[in-house]
Amino acid sequence: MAYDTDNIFAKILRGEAPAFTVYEDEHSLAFMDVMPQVDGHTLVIPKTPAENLYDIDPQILGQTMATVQRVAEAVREAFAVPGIMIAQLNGSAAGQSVFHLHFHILPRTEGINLSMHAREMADFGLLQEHAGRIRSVLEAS
Ligand code: DGP
Repeated sequence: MAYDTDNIFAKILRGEAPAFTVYEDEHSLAFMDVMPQVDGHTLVIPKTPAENLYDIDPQILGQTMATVQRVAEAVREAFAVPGIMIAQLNGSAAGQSVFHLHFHILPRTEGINLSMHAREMADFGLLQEHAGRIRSVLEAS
């Protein structure tokens, strides 16, 4: 399938749709998932148009993973959680719903289950507060 330039993450990258951004560099962008499965659920995307894991240049993938590592550490600290889960879905059969490659950063704590995937929109004030918490950790590092 050809990359759809009208997917929501492409629009966020072009500044045509809003996002609660926590980190940005030349190659990647990190922002809050608007339908979080847990508090602190953050997404990291490459700036390069790529639908999934198979489509991306390995070097750009490496740069994206460096951002995943950096932001995951900040999320861990910002939410004071013992565990972080990284998820990445390829194809609708795997549950992918936005067709621009992305990595989910999910804070995990024993006894706290994840909410359903991509189901319920979060309160924007809360997302803004969560994004600020993560940004503060990144700015201090
Ligand atoms: P996936 O199913 O792996 O393709 O995950 C897509 C995620 O993107 C899902 O957790 C919900 C989230 N999402 C959908 N639309 C938007 C949006 O407009 N903004 C943000 N920040 N996240 C979105």
